[in-house]
Amino acid sequence: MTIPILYSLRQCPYAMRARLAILYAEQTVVLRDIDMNNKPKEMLSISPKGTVPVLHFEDTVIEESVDVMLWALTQSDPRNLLYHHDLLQLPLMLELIRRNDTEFVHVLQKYRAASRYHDDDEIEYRNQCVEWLSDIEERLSRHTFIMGESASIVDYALLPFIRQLSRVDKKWYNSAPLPHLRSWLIHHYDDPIFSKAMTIYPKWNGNTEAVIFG
Ligand SMILES: N[C@@H](CCC(=O)N[C@@H](CS)C(=O)NCC(=O)O)C(=O)O
Repeated sequence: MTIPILYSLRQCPYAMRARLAILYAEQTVVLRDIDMNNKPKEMLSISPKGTVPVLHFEDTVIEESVDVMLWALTQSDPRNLLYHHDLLQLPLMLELIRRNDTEFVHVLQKYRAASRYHDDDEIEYRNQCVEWLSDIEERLSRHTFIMGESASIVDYALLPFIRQLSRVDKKWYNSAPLPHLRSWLIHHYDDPIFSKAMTIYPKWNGNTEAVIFG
């Protein structure tokens, strides 16, 4: 079988969660880290919407990060990130990820933009981020990971966005009313898989040597 190709971008939170799931699922892909200002025609020809991640198989294309995660984890899930022991959890987990990708990402983007442009609304958007995260903070006060005592797909789907929040204003973040979230993030940073997901590769330009990732 030909190895699927993952079009990716190192700092993109959606691509990051896809890479994390691929690593936790012990899958192998050919990784193409792209230049967003010069998207490769090979990617646009199979996925005209032009977002990353895109996973390209011989006969199919996966264009949404959550679908890449689900593809990987349905191939193999040695850490039980889909909570196979409790099938009722999967719809709840996907709903939480959906809410993250709509509600939380929406306010996070506003907060990041307000901070970048020193907008007066910065604190208001930051407060909205904290408000949204209060449910996650409360969950993490009860157990080590977002869904329970073991990690799940939700932890890795949300992690790249929480990381973004933590980097907007590090001083504020370090004393924000989110102590359990902070410990959770540090715990993930300490995982060698996270460092592996963040490895820097040369940008793919059609001639670069294939990067086997996984
Ligand atoms: N819903 C998509 C969103 C992916 C997305 O928006 N990725 C950003 C990069 S972080 C992107 O490719 N944006 C297109 C662009 O910047 O031209 C997914 O979950 O995969």
